This record gives sequence, C-alpha cells and structure tokens, in this order.
Amino acid sequence: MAKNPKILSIVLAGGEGTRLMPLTRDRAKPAVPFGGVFRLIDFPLSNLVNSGYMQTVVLTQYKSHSLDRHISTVWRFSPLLGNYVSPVPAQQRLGKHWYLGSADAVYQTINIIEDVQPDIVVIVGADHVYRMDFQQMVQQHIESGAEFTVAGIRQPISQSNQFGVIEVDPEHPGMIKSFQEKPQTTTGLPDDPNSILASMGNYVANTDALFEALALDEKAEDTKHDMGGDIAPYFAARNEAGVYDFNSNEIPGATPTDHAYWRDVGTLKQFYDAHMDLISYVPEFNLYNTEWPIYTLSGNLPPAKFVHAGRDRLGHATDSIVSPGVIVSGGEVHHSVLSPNVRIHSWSQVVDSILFDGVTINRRARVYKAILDKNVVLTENSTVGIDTEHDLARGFTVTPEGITVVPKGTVV
Ligand code: ADQ
Repeated sequence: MAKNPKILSIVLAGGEGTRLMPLTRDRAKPAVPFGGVFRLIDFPLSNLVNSGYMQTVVLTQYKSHSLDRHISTVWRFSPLLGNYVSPVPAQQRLGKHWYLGSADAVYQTINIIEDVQPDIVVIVGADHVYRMDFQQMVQQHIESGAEFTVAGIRQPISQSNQFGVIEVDPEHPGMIKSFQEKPQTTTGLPDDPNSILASMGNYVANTDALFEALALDEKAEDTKHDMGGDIAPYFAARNEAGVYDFNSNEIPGATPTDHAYWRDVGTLKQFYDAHMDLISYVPEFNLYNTEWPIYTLSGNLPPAKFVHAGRDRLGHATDSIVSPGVIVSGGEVHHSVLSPNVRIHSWSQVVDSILFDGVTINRRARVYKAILDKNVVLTENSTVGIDTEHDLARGFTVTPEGITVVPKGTVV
C-alpha cells in the first residue's frame, strides 16, 4: 500500500426510505430535510470533506431529482482542483434493471472507480446523523492488513434484526469472526449480554479485493447483492474483515454527550427523536461545533424575525431551532424545529414539532407532536396532533408513538 493511498469515496444514496413515508413520497431518503436547514446527505458528505476526502461519487436511484439538484447546487466542488462530488444515477449499464442492491450499485460503478484508480474505496450510507473522521478508520484499516473494514457501534440487542451484527474474533481482536445481516436472534457481547456490535453501514475496502468480491457476488445465485448481507459476510468468512470501533473516533470540538453520537433515522420515530436531540437543553448532538461543521446552503434568506404583534401576542420561540427566513409573529413556539421560510401567526401554538420549509401556521391554529412537510398550511383555528384519531381519519400518518405526519403541500 502506498504511503499516501489514493482514496475514492462512494455514498450509497439509493435507498427508498419506505419507513419514512410520507416524507419520502416525492424525494429520496437522503434528500429528506433534517435539522431545519440540512438534508440527510449533508451529514455523510460533510464528514467526508472534513476527513479530507474530496473525490466522491453519490449513487442515486429512486426519486432522485431533488437529491441531484441539492448535490449539484450545494456540493459541486472545483473539477479544476480535482475535487468533486458527482451524483451517479442508476445506469442500467449491465442490463435492463435498476440497482438490485447496494453491492450491485457499487458493481455497476466499477468503470468510474477504474478511471480514478484509487487504492482504497470508502463506502458510506446516506441516512444517518453523526460526525465521523473516516481518516482514522482508513488508518486502522491499513495498519490491520484487512482487505475490508466495517465500522461498528454498540446497540441494544433488541435491535439486532435491524443491523448487521458483528462478532469479533477473540483470538484476533480487531478482526471479524462472523457477520450476520439482521439476524432474528443472536447472542450479546461477552462483556454486555444486552448489547451487540452493530455495523454502521460504513466500509473501507482495498479496491482490488472489493472488485473481486463484487464480481463473484454478481455471478452468485444465492445473493441479494447487498453490502451488508453479502459482501461483509464474504470478507468475514475469509478472515479478511476488520472492525473499526466508532467509539474510538475522535472529533475536534466534540462534547461528552456528542462523542460517538450516531442515529439511524430510518423510521419516523427515529427521525423525530433525532430532531429532539438537537434541541434538548444540553444537545445530544451539537450542530454548533464549528471545528467539524456540517455544511449546507439554504439560499439567500433574511434572518429570522420575532414580532410582538400586540398585547397577548408576544411572538416567541423557546428551546427551538429557528432557521433563516422564519417570521414568528404573535404566536408561540416551544421545543420545535422550524425550517426556512416558516410563518407563525398570532395566537397560534407549535409545541414538540418539526416544521419543514415554507409551512404556514395561521391564527389560533395549534400543532402538537407533529411533522409538517414542505408548504403545509394550517388554516385559522385548525389543529394537528391534538386529536390523533381525527388525524388518522383525515388520512394523515400517525406513528404508534403518536407522532402525526402531514404530507407536503396539504392545506389543513
Ligand atoms: P440498511 O440501512 O437496512 O442496513 P440498505 O437499505 O441497503 O441497508 O441501506 C444502506 C445504504 O445504502 C443507505 O444509505 C441506502 O440509501 C443505500 N442503498 C440501498 N439500496 C441501494 C441501491 N440499490 N443503490 C444505491 N444505494 C442504496 C445497512 C447495512 C447493515 C447496517 C445498517 C446500519 O446493511 O448491516 O447495520 O445499514 O444502519
């Protein structure tokens, strides 16, 4: 391996995100807004840039229009300087089918990888909220001699059927003995029977070994062409897979609560909870760490404004994130996330909620524990989240935990 290996990063951004419906009705999961001004894909892309990795391809597939637009407007680097983030839609290069799975998506991109000739490929998912320095993982990968390294984090054993489960080799700590994708049952860790070591869906691979694995997988019969389901177990079975402990990742400016924060936001409940983590009194995830910024661009917008519109109409927001372009005029916002261009009018109330771009809350309307998608309008005196039975009857999504989700553009 060269002293300064050449790295290409690949972001897997083709997931459908069915469990986030209706937020993924018109957009790919990685394009779902997060934290007021961001989109989910800004997290992996910021991590890559902050790690010093400036050559990235993003593999897109479903409903990728807003994702492509976001990548090309926000993330276009200078090709002159050799820096780029390029979206690659499903090519149907190898036949008349879309990507069969995440491994097939990488395989269909082999010609792009060959053009770049990297020594190492860093492959990351696009739908998690976290900070990670991939250089530290690559460093360990090189030192361990593994062909393929998986990033791991402890998770409750009750969630083992949602993750790739890593069993570390006791004889060779740092290497994986077995990798099982989303097993129904499994045993816990030797020092903590209630936890498993879960794959974060982030991989570092030596290019040649990866090509070989992908080519074999493409021809195999019994495969879902999945990085977690097929490629990681392949390397584990050959004793060539290393594991990188996310807990050891050091991020400049991280707080004790924020260290090793990682959330899968694949369900509405997880998506909602991760937002609440941003606004808790001591934030579980600190957006204000300027030493490891999360980048985005949210257009040319004026600052947020709070208007005292009359006696008993003191427009205010507490324990909340308020984005540029928002006007809170005579209404009350508590413990909520407001995206750009939201309007909150007199005597209205927004509590424990997430409002996407351009939402309007008219006079005396009330919102509780809800996610309102882009451009939703609450007319005067209307409510969302106060009576969840009524919300269901109106065709809104209500999660088992009682979070109401109103689709894009709905007038309530
Ligand atoms: P999942 O997230 O369930 O598990 P998957 O649906 O394949 O796996 O998504 C992984 C990433 O690949 C996502 O970023 C998704 O957008 C993307 N993706 C999915 N299908 C794709 C396709 N056809 N083309 C391009 N991109 C695609 C994975 C691992 C587990 C691990 C969890 C961690 O398989 O082992 O534990 O992530 O959340």
